[in-house]
Order: sequence, then structure tokens, then C-alpha cells
Amino acid sequence: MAMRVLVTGGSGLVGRGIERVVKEGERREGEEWIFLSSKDANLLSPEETRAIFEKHRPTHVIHLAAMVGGLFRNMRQNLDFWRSNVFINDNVLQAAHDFGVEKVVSCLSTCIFPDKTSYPIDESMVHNGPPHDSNFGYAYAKRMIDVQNRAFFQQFGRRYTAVIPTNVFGPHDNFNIEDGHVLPGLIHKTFMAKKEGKPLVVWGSGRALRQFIYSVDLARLFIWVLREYNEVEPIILSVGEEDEISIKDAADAVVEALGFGGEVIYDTSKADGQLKKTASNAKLRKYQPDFTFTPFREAIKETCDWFVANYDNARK
Ligand code: NAP
Ligand code: GFB
Repeated sequence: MAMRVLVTGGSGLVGRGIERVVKEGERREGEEWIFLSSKDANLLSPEETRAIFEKHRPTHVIHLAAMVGGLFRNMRQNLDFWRSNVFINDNVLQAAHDFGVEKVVSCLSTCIFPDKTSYPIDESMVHNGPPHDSNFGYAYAKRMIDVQNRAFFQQFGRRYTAVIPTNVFGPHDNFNIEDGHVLPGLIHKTFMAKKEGKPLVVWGSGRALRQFIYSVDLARLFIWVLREYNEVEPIILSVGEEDEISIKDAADAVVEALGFGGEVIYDTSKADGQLKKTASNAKLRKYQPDFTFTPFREAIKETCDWFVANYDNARK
């Protein structure tokens, strides 16, 4: 029987990427894909969560809905990130089980790994020590998804799993400068600096290292996981260690993409967060040796072009 896929968090950065690739050909004959926003159901409410599962009776779930933010929002709201995400995750996973959903693919993040760790980080290390202090609320809430998946398998034989994306960027991101992630923040700030003839202020030293994955590439890998990946253990979805770049490299790419010619200043009074969280994609490569990622500068250009063209309606 063809899948009926419920995508929680379908209106966000990752959800919109999945919606795009589904519409562009990934959807198979007879499949139904339903993309939810919080207007369809507030997943903090067990009743609203059950009602939306009752309404759609999905066979599969991609669970993206979460309270999400960049380094600085996490540093301000660790309790909110913990509570909201634990409630949303428990409501969704329990409803999936109660309504007999065959498979759920949830979402962790490479920023939830132990702060003190050897490199490269791999999937076996999720619980090997406390996460970085900047986002411990979010990190522990996300780790509980993995705990719950293992418990659902042991107690009920459920094959619920999770992916571990690295930092994601792309169209439909949250471009809010205070709350968002680094790339949308830099795109928004560079756009404003160019318009106002002011310097671009990059926060931190620019020395922190990150791996970035384009939302459209992540979307393709997500659909492959939904269809083909059958482990309960999570899988890292990231570009390779060799594609890790500095925040300065990222800023330079945004400056080039937007044609900004002004001064770039580094405000070192602002935190760098984790200096590195280098993740290995060896497990992904074992399954998908030929997958090709969009070149970073090409993806940045596409994202900047989208932002400029959709400035009025973008989340910012
Ligand atoms: P996003 O753009 O902020 O989207 C969040 C989504 O969750 C939105 O669709 C939002 O609905 C929904 N949502 C939030 N609270 C909700 C609630 N109470 N009830 C129902 N829906 C709710 O986030 P994203 O970047 O796409 O992240 C998607 C997933 O990827 C998350 O699980 C996140 O932890 C994970 N992830 C993201 C990154 C990254 O760099 N962005 C990296 C690793 C993992 P509304 O549109 O109605 O607000
Ligand atoms: O994407 P980001 O906010 O989160 O990146 P993390 C923070 C890094 O970018 C720090 C620098 O080194 C900042 O100093 N940075 C420079 C900026 N300019 C800016 C700017 O304008 N905005 C922002 N936000 N940063 C997050 C976790 O860590 O990773 C979340 O806190 C989430 O939980 C996310 O999982 C994927 O990569 O540091």
C-alpha cells in the first residue's frame, strides 16, 4: 500500500526542502504527502497531536517540528528548548505508536554530541558525555528521541529512527538576526549592510568551524532514509569532514554572493559557541557512496537570491 507521509514541521527550512523535492519528482505513484505547520496542530498539546494523527492516519512520519534556534537563542532559553522539545517529541512518538505508524524518522543535530570528544564524531558517541553548555537544553531533549526510539524498539518492536543533520541552510530559513542560525543571520545582515552602506558585523572571532548542508540535499537524503534506511540507530547526514569551513569562510561566501563591498568587522565580544563539532559521514557514505552535495558557494548563491527575491515575506 502506498505511503501516506505526515511531515511535522513541514512549513520550516527542512520541511520546505522536502516539499520541494517531493513536488519535483520524489513522490511515487499513489503516495500522499501532508506538510504540517503549527496552525494545523500545536504539537505541544497531546490532544491536538492525537487529533491530527486521527485525521490523517499516516503510515509514515517525518518528524521535524521543534523549537529551533541558533547559538544565541539557545544560550538565552535553555529551559524553553528543553521543555518544548521534550513535550513535542513525546506527543508525536506516542501518537505514532498509538496510531500504528510503520516508521518515524525524527531529527537530532550534530550540535548535541559531547563537548569533550575525540574527532571525527560518529553516531556511536551521542550519549558519551555532556553537550556544550550553550545549548544543553536542546541537546538533551534531542538525545531523548534516540532513547525513546530504542525503547519503542525493545518494548514494541517499533522501527522508529532518527537522522543527525549538521547545520542546515537554504530558502525558507529563519532569517531573524537574534534568534536564527549563522548563515541566515549573515545573509540578512549583509543584505542590510549593503542597503544602508554600513559595515557587516560578524559575531565572534570567525574561527569556529562548521559543516553546512544545503536543505535541498538534506531533503533528498531524508527521503532515502524514509524509504531505505532500516536501522533504529541514528545516521549522520552531513557533508564530509573535508568540507568543514570556518565562520569567516562562510561570511566571505555570503559577501561574495550578495556583492557586498563594504567593511567586515568581527565582534569578538560575542560568543563563538562550540569551536568545532566535526562529524564523520562515513556511515552515510557506506550506504550512499555516490551522493553528490550541492557545492557550498552555489547553494549560498541560491539562498541569497531567494532571500532577496522573497525579502518581504521571509521569516526575519
Ligand atoms: P524551523 O525552520 O524553525 O521550522 C520549525 C518547524 O516546526 C516549523 O514548521 C514550525 O511550525 C514547527 N513547529 C514549531 N513548534 C511547533 C509546535 N508547537 N507545534 C507544531 N509545529 C511546531 O526549523 P528547521 O531548521 O526546519 O528544523 C527542522 C528540524 O531539523 C528540527 O527538528 C531541528 O531540530 C532539526 N535540525 C535543524 C538544523 C538547522 O541547522 N536548521 C540542524 C540540525 C537539525 P510553524 O511554521 O507554524 O512555526
Ligand atoms: O548557527 P549558529 O548560531 O549555531 O552558529 P551553532 C554560531 C556560530 O556562528 C558562532 C558565529 O561561532 C557565532 O559566533 N556567528 C557569526 C553567528 N555571526 C553570526 C550571526 O549573525 N548569527 C549567529 N547565529 N551566529 C547551533 C545550536 O550551534 O547549531 C543549535 O546552538 C542547533 O542547537 C544548530 O543545533 C544547528 O552551529 O553554533
